[in-house]
Amino acid sequence: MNSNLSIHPEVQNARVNNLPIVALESTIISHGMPYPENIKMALRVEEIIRAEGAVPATIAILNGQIKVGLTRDELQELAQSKDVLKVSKRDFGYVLSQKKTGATTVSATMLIAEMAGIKVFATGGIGGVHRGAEKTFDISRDLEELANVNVAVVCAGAKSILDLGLTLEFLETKGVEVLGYQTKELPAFYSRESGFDLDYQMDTPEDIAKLIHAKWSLGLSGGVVVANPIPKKYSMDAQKIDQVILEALDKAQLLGIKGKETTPFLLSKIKELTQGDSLDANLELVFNNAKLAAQIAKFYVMI
Ligand code: PSU
Ligand code: MN
Repeated sequence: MNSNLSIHPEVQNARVNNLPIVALESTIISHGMPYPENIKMALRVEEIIRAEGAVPATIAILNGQIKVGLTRDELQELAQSKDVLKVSKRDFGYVLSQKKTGATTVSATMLIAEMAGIKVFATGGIGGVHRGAEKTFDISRDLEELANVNVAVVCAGAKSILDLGLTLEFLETKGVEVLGYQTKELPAFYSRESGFDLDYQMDTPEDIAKLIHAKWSLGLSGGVVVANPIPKKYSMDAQKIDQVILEALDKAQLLGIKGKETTPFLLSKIKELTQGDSLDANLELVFNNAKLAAQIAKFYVMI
């Protein structure tokens, strides 16, 4: 195991005893949601995973130390602190050597999960190909890690702040399976519908565990996207949210928001424009993903 990792005793115990573990990212805490909703979300997600009989491992970098599993105090610090860096693959060298505190994106969390031998990861939404990427080249690093790293990522699809069609094309080129959980349509994060069909629908966590096992047993590397739609009762009206997203994108362009600021800016703008409704939806879909990820992890350790 990589000696740069500091593994929480509960996670270490699970690793040694082959118990199911679910990795969790931390950018969603520091950059994806405001305080105090973010800390409530982080604690609740861990509870949901434990209630399913798995062990949560929230991943972050604290003062240059990579943590796999955070204490309550560490979660609190991350949720409240103002100067947390957003860490994707390219940021590791700086954050570790300068002993900074960084929250890990899907990209960085997948890399650390793999170092720690954790196979299943729950988040809200993955990054993807941004609208206008043919000019800006803004394609999330998350997609490259999905292409290369053997971790299954449970998400509610991708937000339509992205170009969902291009994101699916990119994933296909990179050989990443995108499975719909009990759906044949790619969910669009805040809503269940995107208009994009998926190749495969899987109806049980057991089938998903078998699929990822089959892929990796063959020696094929790379992730799997498990697209789990937001529960019906929390799903937002697709047209309404698309309208809001367009407005947020306009605002971002007007203000010249670029690079790693783009996703956090859009999330907070969308929250403002929906008077908080988008945040409620965001919370519910994360809880839903945590539960499914724990169920997949439980079957995976039994194969
Ligand atoms: N989507 C969300 N909330 C988030 C993110 C995505 O609904 O907080 C975060 C994740 O950590 C994801 C990152 O990995 O944004 C992608 O950022 P970028 O688009 O800059 O690659
Ligand atoms: Mn980007």
